[in-house]
Amino acid sequence: QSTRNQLIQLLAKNKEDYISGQALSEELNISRSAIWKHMKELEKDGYEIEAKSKRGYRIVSYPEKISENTVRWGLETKWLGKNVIHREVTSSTQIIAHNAAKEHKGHGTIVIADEQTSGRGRMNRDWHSKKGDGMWMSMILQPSLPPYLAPQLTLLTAVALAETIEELTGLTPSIKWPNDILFDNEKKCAGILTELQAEQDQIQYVIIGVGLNINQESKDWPEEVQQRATSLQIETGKQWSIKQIMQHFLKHFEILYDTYMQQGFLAVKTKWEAYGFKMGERITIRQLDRHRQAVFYGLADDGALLIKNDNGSVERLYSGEIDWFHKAD
Ligand code: BTX
Repeated sequence: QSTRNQLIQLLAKNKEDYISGQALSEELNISRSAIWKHMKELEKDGYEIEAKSKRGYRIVSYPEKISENTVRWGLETKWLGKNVIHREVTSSTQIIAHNAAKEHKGHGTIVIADEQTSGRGRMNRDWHSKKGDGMWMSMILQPSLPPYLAPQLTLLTAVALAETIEELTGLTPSIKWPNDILFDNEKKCAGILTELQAEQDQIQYVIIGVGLNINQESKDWPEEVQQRATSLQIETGKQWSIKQIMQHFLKHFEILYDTYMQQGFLAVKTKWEAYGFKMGERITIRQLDRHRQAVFYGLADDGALLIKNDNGSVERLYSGEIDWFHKAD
């Protein structure tokens, strides 16, 4: 770990209090003038540092910029995001997270990037993730669950995202089964990609990738994406702090995850249904190349899509998509 990081962590631990140049110099084993030079460098990076004679140094505020340290500062979680891997540019945070998990970087580690050059969606689709425009994050989790329950974690993640958006922006997001976050205009502002490493009856680790569009304008996307994508900036007319949204999301996720692990899926199901897109309405479902219509009842106890067919039969669906453009009559 660099001296610089250690210095930030010592200052962060002290938060409200000053820490003397002498104490820092002893702890880090460098001279007091070297400490002073580091402080000047931190200020250049946007840290606001207060130096008081006889008392020492204190960080007053962190830069808006995303980094391992700035994300951890002010993060109100117990275990999630305590270990942060940050890249300015990377192909996909999913790849970094898989490698980290294989190297036993454990439960709760998060990987974030300012920009992804080949961000991926489900089924090898692209996910546009330009620099500074959104939250591009992968979380490493090691739940002791059988693999068939992993889709419930995806539903849980969608709820945490919806709660975060609602809390911070006052917008009312919906969740389109299983996991797209969209608004009344049916445009999507977030996507979730869950990837699993499992043995027969036990998850080894799961990587949950979350992409949330924050500060994009419509023209930032190619045409085919423009038609179906939106961002918090487009919806609210203002720019948002990615760091703040990230921290709130991690908190919502952790609370929900802990509840789920203790109490099971029911708590998630109820919350998910409160955000459910077209709940109780007729929907068109696409399965491979087949379209069918039915009434969307809600979620089954295991997270499957519960529909009522025209002949009155109730059915659980585990795959398929609620169609976007073929609206129900
Ligand atoms: P998805 O397959 O549901 O959505 C992908 C589709 O959405 C694309 O085919 C395209 O039409 C559209 N699309 C592409 N980019 C965007 C965008 N920025 N906003 C809205 N629509 C878009 C959803 O897949 C899963 C996305 C997960 C992304 C995260 S980011 C962090 C992590 N790293 C990574 O590579 N993927 C995940």
